[in-house]
Amino acid sequence: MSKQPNPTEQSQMAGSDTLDRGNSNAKLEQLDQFREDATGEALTTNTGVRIADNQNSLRAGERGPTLMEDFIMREKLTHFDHERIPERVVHARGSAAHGYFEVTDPATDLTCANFLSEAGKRTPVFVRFSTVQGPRGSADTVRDVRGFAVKFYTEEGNFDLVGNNMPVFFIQDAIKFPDFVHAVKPEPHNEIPTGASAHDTFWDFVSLTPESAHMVLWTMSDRAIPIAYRSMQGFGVHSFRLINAEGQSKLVKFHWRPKAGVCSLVWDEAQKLAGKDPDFHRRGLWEDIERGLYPEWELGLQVMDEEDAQSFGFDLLDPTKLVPEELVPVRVVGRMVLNRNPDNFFAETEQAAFHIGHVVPGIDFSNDPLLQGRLFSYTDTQLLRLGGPNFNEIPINRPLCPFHNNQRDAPHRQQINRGRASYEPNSIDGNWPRETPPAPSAGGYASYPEPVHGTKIRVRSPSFADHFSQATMFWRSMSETEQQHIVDAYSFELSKVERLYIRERQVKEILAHIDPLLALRVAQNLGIDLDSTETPTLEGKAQVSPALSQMNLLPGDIRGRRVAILLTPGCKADEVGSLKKMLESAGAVAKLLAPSAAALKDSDGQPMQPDGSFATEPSITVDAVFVPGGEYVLKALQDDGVAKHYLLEAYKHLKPIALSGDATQLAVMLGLQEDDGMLCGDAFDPLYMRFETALKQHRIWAREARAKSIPA
Ligand code: HDE
Repeated sequence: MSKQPNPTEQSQMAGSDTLDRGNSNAKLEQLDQFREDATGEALTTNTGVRIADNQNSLRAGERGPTLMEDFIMREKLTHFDHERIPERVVHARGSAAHGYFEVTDPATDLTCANFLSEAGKRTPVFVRFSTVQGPRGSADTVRDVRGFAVKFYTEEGNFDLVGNNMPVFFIQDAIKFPDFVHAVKPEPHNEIPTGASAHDTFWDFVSLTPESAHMVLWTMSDRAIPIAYRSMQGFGVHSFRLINAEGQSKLVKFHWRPKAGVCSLVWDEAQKLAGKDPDFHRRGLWEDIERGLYPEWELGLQVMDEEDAQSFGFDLLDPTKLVPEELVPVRVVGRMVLNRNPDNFFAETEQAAFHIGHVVPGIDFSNDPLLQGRLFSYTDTQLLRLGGPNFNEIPINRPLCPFHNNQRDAPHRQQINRGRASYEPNSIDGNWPRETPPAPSAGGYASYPEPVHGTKIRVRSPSFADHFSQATMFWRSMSETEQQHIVDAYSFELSKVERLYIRERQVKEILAHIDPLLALRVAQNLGIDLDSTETPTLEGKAQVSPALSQMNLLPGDIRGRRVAILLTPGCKADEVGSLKKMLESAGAVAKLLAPSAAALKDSDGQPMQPDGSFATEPSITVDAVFVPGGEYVLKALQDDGVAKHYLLEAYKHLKPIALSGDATQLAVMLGLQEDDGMLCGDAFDPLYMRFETALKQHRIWAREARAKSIPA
């Protein structure tokens, strides 16, 4: 029998696993008072009565019926029956972490928001990443937009920046959101497909809704299959408003720029991961934080004058448009580091209530009609999900600063409000709590006094009418490789659409207006006849924004990259040791993998314990593969189908592969042609240098055409 940990060991394990995560901050300290640790404690009911028997219900005789009187069982089952709350109607699948935001360049010229006021000032944050379409238990790696929601616990109240990993959106007006979501969600008759947009109702809606063209193009790009949360950009999408101490206002777009660069999966990998590791992104975030490889982003601002709202050739209030960085550069004001995992998924991640209307003095809204609608929807959804208006009292949602008002009662009220007057004005309690004069003088929230007048109408502004120019710009800003992936994605998705007229409409009515060549390439894959006279020409639409291509957004280092080291009996101990050391000193993760989970003997005859096996950590979960030399490496791998598939698949997915010493013979055996990332060598040091260079590029795109013939 295996050895069970004794109570002291157990308590130490519990301590290291759940309690002492380090990296505390003011929010985490506030949460401490709600944390519960049962190690060493008696089992009790919810009213604190110690339980003597948790194995048997109370019954009348050994074989008799259970008694109603069994309050212990009744309480336990009742609580269990009520464990679930409604999942988020969109963005149900997600994962979150704690961390901090630190100002690097104070933005006092732009805003009186206190958390942006001083270099070095830190504000605790809680950040939740999500997919949009799938339910809570769906796979992480599906083709979808990713949510990027940040809650700043500032000294002036919570500020939630509820954004996505793409800078634009599908629709221009909030009234269309339920239509869009109904179209993309699994179809109502059979609830298929889960976590995918490759079905009739989605393409029906978007092919009839030209304003979606730009965003759909983003979702057909590699941005929709990120390799990790740490490798995603984030965007506030809408134009917001910043107000400074003088009361001056500017329009602003928020940007998160990942330190890890922007990298994606390849489509085949994304699909396979959905089965082999549906928690791939969640696991990556968790493990990186546990390892101390803290994900980090810069916060940037694009600042625009209100008078320029329409001078860029599009309307800054239109959420289907982005502001090219070449036109308005991004000013970096701070950085965000995620350095601590939650203790309890439900209490923290699931109960986190983000709301675009949670703003602080110095930050205000624009008239973007999508943003305006969101201001309603987020409170409404929390009322249902979290069961009433006291959701701000749930520990994860509580502000760090005190809050007082005359709102009272409702389900699950935590605060015990003292005093007799819960109205204002009052003379009984000295009229407390009182108003604060507006910011900047004293810190009360003041909306920007924008003059507003108009006729009550339901119309779309003509300045929102151009749906294609920016889609064209995005398409033309892509590298050839990225364009090919976009063509492949449209072809894949539309091939799954049953109704041929919907496929045709998307190609002829939408793609042809983005770029005739894009339409033609997709049309060819679908067997659609595209008469070149039908396709519009795109005079004057040649604008390009290099900042949009993720090929230009690589990090230049290998921090956080995962490298599989394939061990075989007799593998060179010194090589494995140096490799592990060099990778780890560069911030990469070295994973020792063996044919099985059992330890094997290295070249020194010493046991080497693997971190996993080829089967438990398949090639799709790593960024690169290294096979160290060793006397028996060929013998061990040549008859091992799993190992051979490992290398073939890594090669197909354009990953750097290094074969050292005797392992080099595997290249010929498997038909892996040498290139910038398919590396063979006898001397370890130069081989490692070339491997690291290849790893910085992440994928060997030049191999893509050749890799198509690999049967993996
Ligand atoms: Fe959301 N959105 N949304 N959304 N959204 C929700 O709120 C909604 C939009 C975004 O991790 C819901 O608490 C409407 C744009 C994120 O908890 C709901 C409209 C952007 C998250 C809701 C939009 C987003 C949500 C569902 C159109 C990017 C997850 C659960 C007017 C800028 C936050 C919830 C988290 C969640 C409504 C459009 C981002 C129903 C009505 C545009 C990241 O309130």
